[in-house]
Amino acid sequence: MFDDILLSFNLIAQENHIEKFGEGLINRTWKITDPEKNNEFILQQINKNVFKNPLHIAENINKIDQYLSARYPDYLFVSSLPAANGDYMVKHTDGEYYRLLPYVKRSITLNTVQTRHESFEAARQFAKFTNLLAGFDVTELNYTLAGFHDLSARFEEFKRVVKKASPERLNQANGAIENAFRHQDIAETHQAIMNDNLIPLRVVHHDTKISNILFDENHKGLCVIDLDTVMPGYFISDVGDMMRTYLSPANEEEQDFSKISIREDFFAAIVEGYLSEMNANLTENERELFVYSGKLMIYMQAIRFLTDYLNNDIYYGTSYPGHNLVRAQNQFVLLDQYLAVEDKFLQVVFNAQKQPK
Ligand code: GN1
Ligand code: MG
Repeated sequence: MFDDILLSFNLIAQENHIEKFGEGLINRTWKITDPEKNNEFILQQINKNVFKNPLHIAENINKIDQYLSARYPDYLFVSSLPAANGDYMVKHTDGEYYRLLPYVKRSITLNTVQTRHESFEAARQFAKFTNLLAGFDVTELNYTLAGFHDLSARFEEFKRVVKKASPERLNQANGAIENAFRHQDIAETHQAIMNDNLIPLRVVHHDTKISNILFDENHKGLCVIDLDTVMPGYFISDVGDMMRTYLSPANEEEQDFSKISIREDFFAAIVEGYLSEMNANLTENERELFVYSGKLMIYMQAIRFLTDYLNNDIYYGTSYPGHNLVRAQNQFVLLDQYLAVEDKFLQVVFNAQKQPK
């Protein structure tokens, strides 16, 4: 299958080594290496069950690329390479969409956050991206996923799915469902923020897990990657997903929940890293939502995994029965631990604001 796909990007399959790459849950990714020419690329097949219009992704990335390269030529922005026909996203005869990206030499990705420094660096890169695009007209971007981080819509969907799920799954998920209702106030707060238009629409990444940053060998952040969900959104999505994925040494895949914990000093590193780029640009309301953002994203992810479990696992890839339920339970444990230190975190944000820039 690779012969034709690679050929559409002017690459000869026989001359390249092709290996599966990365741990994303949505798209399929391969690394393509030509040992003779010392060329390295990333090939991706877009999950079109998730992204109904893959061309919207390419349009967004191209617009942003043009904006950034005209103003910040030294900024590393990894955008797709044109195919032989000039397109940045190719529809193949198998009906699937593919794109080719340059592989950034000597870059590495991390699957877990081990140091404060890594948290700081990642937060800085995501903030830098949004900050450089502060003058870009966000309404020019497509919504590549409708309602992606709309917690109220996610909560409604969850309730709909509870009504039609199988008795077995409802029974298995009983405790998690109770947790989802117990923390319903998080969804209500989100709705209030949206109703009152409290925070500005920005260009936001929407998937700020650590594996979406390229680092150099010293774990200095190089750039953001995985740009499919770059679209109009809110600061709370990006900061919140960092809280969700950097604070605990064990990630959402961990089945031994005793390994989940909150590293309080990593919270400060995220705040400092983010403010190191976005301080001048953030509004007062946004600053006040730093701590809330973590609750929002942990809760939303718990509900998303739980909804998918009750829906018979149609969205996230799973590798064992009950995988999505375990992920949801994991996220509820994380949420409870986060809530337990909420007051301390409010103090951290308050102190960070007092520091001179
Ligand atoms: C998905 O593809 P990946 O693993 O980077 C998901 C994110 C979730 C994440 C949970 C388009 O991201 O929203 O937070 O899984 N992306 C989409 O691991 O749904
Ligand atoms: Mg990814």
